[in-house]
Amino acid sequence: MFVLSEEHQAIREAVRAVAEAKIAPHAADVDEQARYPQEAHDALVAADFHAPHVPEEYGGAGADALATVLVIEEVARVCVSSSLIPAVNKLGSLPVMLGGNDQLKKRYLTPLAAGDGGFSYCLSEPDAGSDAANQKTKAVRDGDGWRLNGVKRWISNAGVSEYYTVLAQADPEQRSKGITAFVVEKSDEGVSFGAPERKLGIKGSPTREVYLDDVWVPDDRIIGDVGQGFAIAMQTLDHTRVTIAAQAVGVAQGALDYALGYVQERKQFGKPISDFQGLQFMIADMGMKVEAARQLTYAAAGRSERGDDDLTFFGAAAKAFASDTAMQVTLDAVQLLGGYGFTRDYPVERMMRDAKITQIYEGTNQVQRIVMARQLLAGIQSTL
Ligand code: COS
Repeated sequence: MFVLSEEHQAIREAVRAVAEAKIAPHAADVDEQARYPQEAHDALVAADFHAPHVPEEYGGAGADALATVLVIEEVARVCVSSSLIPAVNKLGSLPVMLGGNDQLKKRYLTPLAAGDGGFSYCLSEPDAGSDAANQKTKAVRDGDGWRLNGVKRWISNAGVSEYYTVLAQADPEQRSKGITAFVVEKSDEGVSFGAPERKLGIKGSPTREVYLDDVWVPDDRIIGDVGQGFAIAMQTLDHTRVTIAAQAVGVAQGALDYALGYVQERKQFGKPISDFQGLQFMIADMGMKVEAARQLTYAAAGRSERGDDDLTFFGAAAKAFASDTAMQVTLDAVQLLGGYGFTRDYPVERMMRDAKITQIYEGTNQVQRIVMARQLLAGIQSTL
């Protein structure tokens, strides 16, 4: 009980081997140059870890939600920017998996699984951040399809991805019930991208605006039905908030591992600083919090896989708890390294900067608390 299966343990070991050999050596340079982690991309595609959640019937690895969490956690342990590759591919394509028909799934999941094109998720807009239903991007009927016009903001891997799930308002009077999800391709006429944002962290993952200028999308690229887009977008986030929790657990573990090695080597007052009880208490708290965050994240992954009624609560809880943990643990790792922790010669300051986004994206931790409170007040009980 409460242990990973042998298969899941084997996946963790396999991902860790790839991450340490092929991804970790480039993490500092990727951050320093704010460049796309091409080495990680190539290694993840070669090992079939770039979009592990895609079912086998579409040529994917068929990883369950927990296995996908393990992939993302282990990559984030060495490089959070690189962990956005499997995470964003799941976020972008999950609407198709949840709401698309067989034809749409085959058409878009197959190239994703083959490594022939990533998938981004276009929900946020300049005026639709936490208030995601306030979509200003318009979808207007035109022949056998729809004309899309609008601006999407904060889109991870924009410009790199070939495919985009785009939420747009098809019937403004209906508010959330008018929102519709479409698959847009990078090569569609009228699609363009803004300049890369200059960010505090996850500098290797390009974040850009996506401009939709009279983009025509045929009916067969609607995900689900007209008006179902908001529900599909929210269901998607229920599942993928668990993957953000996985990033958070991974980066926290990476910072803890580095700090553990450092405090046993660094000597002050004639002995390793790990001999001092004040630091031992810090280390103990870090380890305790990382493990609690991990357990909650894996419990949420189980709910994601089964589609349990309490997934909405668990996804929000895991994301909020694990990201707050990652922020605290990475800050403490910088503290344990003292002046060295404050320099770019050591990885913990990068980890601290990268951890911050996990408290913000896929819904701020304030929004997670709204989501959790609503679930509790609605009487949704834990399935355990
Ligand atoms: N699953 C299925 N349907 C859902 C849902 C979910 N998890 N959450 C909401 N819906 C449905 C609701 O049931 C409601 O439909 P009904 O009117 O038929 O009941 C509809 O969607 C509107 O929901 P609600 O009234 O709760 O919407 P709000 O405008 O109050 O927004 C929050 C709710 C704030 C929780 C939502 O906008 C949100 O999650 N915001 C953050 C968005 C985010 O994470 N952005 C990051 C972008 S990705 S990097």
